[in-house]
Amino acid sequence: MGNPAGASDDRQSRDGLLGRFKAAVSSTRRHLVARMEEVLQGRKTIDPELLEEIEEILVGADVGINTTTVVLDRVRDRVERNRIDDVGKLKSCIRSELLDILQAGSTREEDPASSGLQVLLVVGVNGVGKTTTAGKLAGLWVREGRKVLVCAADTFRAAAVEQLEAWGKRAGAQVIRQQAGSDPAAVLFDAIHAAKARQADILIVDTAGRLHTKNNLMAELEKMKRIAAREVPGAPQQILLVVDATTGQNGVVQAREFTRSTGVSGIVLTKLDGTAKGGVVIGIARDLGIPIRYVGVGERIEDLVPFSAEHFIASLFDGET
Ligand SMILES: Nc1nc2c(ncn2[C@@H]2O[C@H](COP(=O)(O)OP(=O)(O)OP(=O)(O)O)[C@@H](O)[C@H]2O)c(=O)[nH]1
Ligand SMILES: [Mg+2]
Repeated sequence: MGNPAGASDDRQSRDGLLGRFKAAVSSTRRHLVARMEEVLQGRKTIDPELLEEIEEILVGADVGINTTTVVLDRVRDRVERNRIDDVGKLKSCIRSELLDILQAGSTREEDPASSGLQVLLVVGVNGVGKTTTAGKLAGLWVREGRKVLVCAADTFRAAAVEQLEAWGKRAGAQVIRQQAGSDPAAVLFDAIHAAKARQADILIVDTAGRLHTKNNLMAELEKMKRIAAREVPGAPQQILLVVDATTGQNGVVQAREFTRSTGVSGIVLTKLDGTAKGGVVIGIARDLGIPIRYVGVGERIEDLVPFSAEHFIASLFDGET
């Protein structure tokens, strides 16, 4: 955005993103598409048994039972309506239904606008990758030329602040902190004032891990939201829920509960690399109707990529196994 990229740079970065998606979903691809190809191979007719086998494969790759049922219903319908009897066409039919579902459930919103202070809360249960994501996001936006501040609102876990400070250094963004045990809302208040004084564009707020069932922790989150709204009209403009892809369907359940108890504007799905449960992306998009904004594809600062339904499906279906 801040980078005046020419057409070839654009192409390069697109190829780069697609390549990184492909690498990240290679395990899921083996588990899902490669198995589907195995089942399709040597079959001459599309019969109910074949469709059942496909159904099992989708469920096995954590697409989720509800979403799989919808996909298969639509595929059956299309097979009947268009009198598809060529097994080869079945794969592209499944591919396009998966893409449809993903696009319908996960339309991309704009990134934070560049005028006025944007406050972004990073929330989720313990250990899903919130701090890492906060650091990666800071790196991403600093690279785009934005002025980014990071707020250490996880005052609960020992060493959380130091971990975030290490990320701040890597990203080139200052971290606003107080001592351990401080009220997270007070740290946020300070950070907002620092961000205003320094005319920052974005304030990324790393929060402590919490379960939606812990009322006191959810109340703490509400307090942070109130403070943000009082200090900056319209803030927090974004609440990103971080979900760990390796937890598969449990992650979907968690995300559903979390979105019920607090407003969530977008999902970051982490640890997509090295999990065969990447089908969870499709289930989340359909189940929650909240856009997947980014996916984590590794532990390095640059291992966060903007989510694209087309890239995801192309990586699954076109990548090498
Ligand atoms: N492979 C991989 N590892 C990741 C990714 N994102 C985070 N991690 C790792 O997940 C672990 C937990 O990450 P944190 O960022 O500390 O998670 P957190 O949600 O802040 O944890 P708490 O603050 O304790 O709730 C770390 O070892 C990270 O390196 C990712 O996209 N891919
Ligand atoms: Mg953390």
